[in-house]
Amino acid sequence: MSDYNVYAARLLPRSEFFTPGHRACQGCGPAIVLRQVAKALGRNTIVVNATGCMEIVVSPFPHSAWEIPWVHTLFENTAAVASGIEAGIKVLARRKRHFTDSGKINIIAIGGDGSTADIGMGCLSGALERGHDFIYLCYDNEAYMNTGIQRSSATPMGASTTTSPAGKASKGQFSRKKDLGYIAAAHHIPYVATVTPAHPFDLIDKLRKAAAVEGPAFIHAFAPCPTGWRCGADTTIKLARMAVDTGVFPLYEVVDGKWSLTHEIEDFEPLDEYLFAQGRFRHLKNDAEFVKQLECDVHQQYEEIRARTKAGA
Ligand SMILES: Cc1ncc(C[n+]2csc(CCOP(=O)(O)OP(=O)(O)O)c2C)c(N)n1
Ligand code: SF4
Repeated sequence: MSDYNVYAARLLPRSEFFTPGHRACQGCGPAIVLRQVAKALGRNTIVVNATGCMEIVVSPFPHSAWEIPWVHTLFENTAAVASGIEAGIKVLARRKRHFTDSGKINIIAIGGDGSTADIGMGCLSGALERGHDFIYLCYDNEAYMNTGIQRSSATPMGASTTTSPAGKASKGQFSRKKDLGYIAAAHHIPYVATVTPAHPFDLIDKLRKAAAVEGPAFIHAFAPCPTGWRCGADTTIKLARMAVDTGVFPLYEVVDGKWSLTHEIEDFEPLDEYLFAQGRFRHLKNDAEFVKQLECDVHQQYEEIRARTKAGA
């Protein structure tokens, strides 16, 4: 973190637009992310929310935890709905109708990793390619949590889920985690960044930059899920911090194609401490060789990003 390494409550906006009383589990990482995102973006924001935990927990009719306009969408069309809202606002502004005095309206599309990396990917790619001025935020809890912890293409290798169960024949998830930041950056959009709820000032800083750019911005938010990760509700922030310090989830930014690490790691924390703080990896406790291989993969991925940063790519 470059500018926001001083933690002081008074630096945070006091207003809340994602309010208490929603039905997320205790310690829900995605809910903490959304609370911080709402603080960063403020009242002048329209939320477009795909199906998933964060849609379900806020929308038991007639209640909503959002204090700002909120639209529920399918997995498939979330980015398209956000694109349509952006286009509509442009037309109204051109005709000098509504909105014109309110300053910039932030449009944020929100989806889980299943929604983003799998089912909604085509639509997201189209919206990024067309250059709509909106933010897409993926809260990545590394599985389809809302329907019972099924693997997604963003589930990390070795994690046990209900559709990649660990057992005699399997070590859990068999493939490497799909790299959403790389995919978004490959669309040559103005802004891509990774965030976690354990780095709130970095998150707020990045969300504000994402809102300020003209054109699409993609934010990949790491979001521990105590229910699906089989960990304590009080470990969410600790795990998010460990994910960064082990190199599992590098914090970086890609501004107009230029990569930079926003929290550089010199000495990685050991991966096993991060893994074994979660029940979804407990079957790997007697498999030191596989854990070593996972750790090598994590470091290799980190060095790839460091190389891009140095090359000014
Ligand atoms: C096309 C489609 N397939 C399946 C479902 C059922 N469904 C509802 S929520 C959900 C899980 C969503 O997973 P993710 O996007 O990762 O969000 P999370 O539940 O983890 O918040 C699924 C599969 C659906 N609503 N639409
Ligand atoms: S299952 Fe996970 S993501 Fe869903 S509400 Fe509970 S803690 Fe949050």
